Amino acid sequence: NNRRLRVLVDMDGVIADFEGGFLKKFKARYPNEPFISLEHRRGFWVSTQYGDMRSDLSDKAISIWESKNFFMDLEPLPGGVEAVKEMSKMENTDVFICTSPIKHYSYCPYEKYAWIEKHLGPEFLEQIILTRDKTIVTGDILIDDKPDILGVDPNPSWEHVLFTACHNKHLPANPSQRRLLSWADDWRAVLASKRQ
Ligand code: DGP
Repeated sequence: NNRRLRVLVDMDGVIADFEGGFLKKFKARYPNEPFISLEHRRGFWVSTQYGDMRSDLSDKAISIWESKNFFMDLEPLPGGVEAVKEMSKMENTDVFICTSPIKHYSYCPYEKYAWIEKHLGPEFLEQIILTRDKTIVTGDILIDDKPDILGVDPNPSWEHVLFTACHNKHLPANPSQRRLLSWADDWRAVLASKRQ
């Protein structure tokens, strides 16, 4: 039924606080190492910015999100869980959580499922898309904090709405890319604009 609206919602940086969770655990595990406050984060890849500060800090950063319970322990971002639940109850609306697991697969995929069950409810286990390539997923909207979402399909079906995060808030205004500043922003209007 093509009259239904399909919304793809990213997980880390959109409904789960990856950046906050990372910084907290990095400081706890490496209390004597320098760190990058959220205010000073630039660029999507945390390990790149840490590696630019000092080359060995890239592997130390990676060790944090490769650890057991990193993804499970992420706090929900303000309003995200409520917004996803609300949009999933809207008429003619299908919501999927579309998230790229890290390649160190020991914990991340399992913990993403467990996080969604805990915070969104077991019914959302039907709505999970784990993929490293979001361009092959069809949808009307993809709400994601990564500025450049690339993959094998050069022309994805969705409109990417950039969700503001500490690492992307300083990027120059891009008139061809809509933004949601937070879940307090008017996401309902963004959805409404995609319905005919
Ligand atoms: P997504 O938000 O769905 O595009 O997933 C991206 C994942 O990558 C998410 O779990 C955050 C994580 N991530 C952030 N910075 C880095 C990094 O520097 N290296 C790796 N491998 N993953 C990172």
